[in-house]
Amino acid sequence: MPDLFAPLRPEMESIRDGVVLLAGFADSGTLLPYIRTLTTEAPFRHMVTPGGRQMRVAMSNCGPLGWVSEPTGYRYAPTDPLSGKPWPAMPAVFRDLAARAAACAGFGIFEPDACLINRYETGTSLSPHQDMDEADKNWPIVSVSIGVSAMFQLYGNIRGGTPLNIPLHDGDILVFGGPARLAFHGVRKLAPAQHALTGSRRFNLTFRRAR
Ligand code: MD6
Ligand code: FE
Repeated sequence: MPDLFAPLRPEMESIRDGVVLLAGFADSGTLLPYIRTLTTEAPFRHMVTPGGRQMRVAMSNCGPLGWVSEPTGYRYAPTDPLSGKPWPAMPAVFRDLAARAAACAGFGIFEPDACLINRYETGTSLSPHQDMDEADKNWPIVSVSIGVSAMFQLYGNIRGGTPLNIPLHDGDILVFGGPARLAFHGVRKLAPAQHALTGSRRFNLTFRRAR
């Protein structure tokens, strides 16, 4: 039974200065086969933080650069440390989607050179952090949610305080930039749920301009 109340077109919501939510902007049915192919080439892995802990979110990358966490620190690398080979190319549909989302959200031209692919299982959370490893913080970050819904927690530019809770559903895109570019943010533990295309999982694509 089709959802008679599904929006006819995506909606844009300004969350706060520098944070725009484009609800239902992405089509996960189009993106998921790419994620499957990319992560066959560069498999999901649980990276180790400089603090020595294994991340609960499984990660991979595509594009000229990939974000990696290692005991020695965080960095953007042109090659996958697991294989020594370049990360798989960023599909044109990914790059175009990110560029359209940034433009729609009012951030102008966006040319990402890195796409981090995150995978959450039931119970997986992402601790509050800032995205600090990109050279030029004037570029926004475009974040695409796929599959099971999650609660995104948006803090201020200093650690702590009470977060703004933003539910992110399948197809939602969050664009993050300007005065919010260095805001702390995290993702609450993924609740048990089922999505027709991803089962109990959530995927997230975060597009960045690293260099
Ligand atoms: C996630 N997202 O939604 C994790 N970072 O699974 C992020 O860490 C993130 O959504 C920077 C900008 C937007 C984001
Ligand atoms: Fe982040």
